[in-house]
Amino acid sequence: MTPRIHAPLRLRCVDSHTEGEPTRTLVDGLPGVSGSPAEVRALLDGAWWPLVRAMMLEPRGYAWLVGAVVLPPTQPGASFGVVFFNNVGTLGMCGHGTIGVVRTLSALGRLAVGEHLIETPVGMVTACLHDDGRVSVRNVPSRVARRHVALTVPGHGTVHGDVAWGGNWFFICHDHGMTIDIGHLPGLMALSTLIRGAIDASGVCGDDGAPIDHVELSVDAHGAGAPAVGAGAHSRNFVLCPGAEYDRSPCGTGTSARVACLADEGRLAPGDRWIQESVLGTRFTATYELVGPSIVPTITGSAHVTFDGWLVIDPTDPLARLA
Ligand code: PYC
Repeated sequence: MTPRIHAPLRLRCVDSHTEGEPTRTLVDGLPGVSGSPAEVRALLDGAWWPLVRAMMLEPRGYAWLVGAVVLPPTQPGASFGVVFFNNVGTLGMCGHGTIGVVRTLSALGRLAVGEHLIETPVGMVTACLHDDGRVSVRNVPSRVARRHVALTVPGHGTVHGDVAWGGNWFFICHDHGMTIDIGHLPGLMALSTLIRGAIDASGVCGDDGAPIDHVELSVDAHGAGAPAVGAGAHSRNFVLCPGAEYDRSPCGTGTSARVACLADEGRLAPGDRWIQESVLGTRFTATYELVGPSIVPTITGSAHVTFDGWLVIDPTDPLARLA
């Protein structure tokens, strides 16, 4: 059942953007919500979802906003825990969001320059806040589950994609035939949405039947459509997130999934840099290390605070839709 709120709820929140993609951070958590990130994730997808929706969607937010709730640590050595969510539910991990949360906590004087261990629902990540404000996120181990999966997309034809994990599941497609540029947004949205539907209809999934909730259209420098990739970058992507919104950043978990594919293909060596552009032309720099057989990507990018204040959720507001 949705927790009962009898008086206006005031929630301290700081908004930021990471390479163009917004993050709304609830810096003091949610009253009455505690536990490990996996436990809190289940609460937010369950009884607390109406409240999360009220924080994130109109009239207090907008559909492409990603939220983060900061939690006290539950593991030795961790600085804090975090759960991310968007307009339709929680996320396993979020690369741009982690960069946004770290930059936010540093702007509030709550996090020092250096390394911090962070708990997420899908495992521990490490964030390094650099002197110049950039943040490097050493993500969860990333992997390729299936290669070159053929998908019949109604009205378009057959495309192929790699199914890979980078903290969320991705279908990474190269033979989409699109120019990846913000000027082609309607076409990118339309095709990625059709691919998303075809994934669901075909039953293609991640490991253990996990749903693939992100579609990544990718073009590499020197590949077909290469003029869309900016000088010095290796690749440009367009990422459709669950909830039918696209990522304005190059997508940290999507870049991690791509790095796992590149490592698997022998195209990127441990420690080599991969510069990933978003559909806006903003960039993350990625590298990876091998820990035993595991590919562990690190994504570096920048975030900036855009708002600092209090969200108010009045239980008598019919548009809060808490009931
Ligand atoms: O940066 O990992 C990411 C991400 C996932 C969804 C939106 N951004």
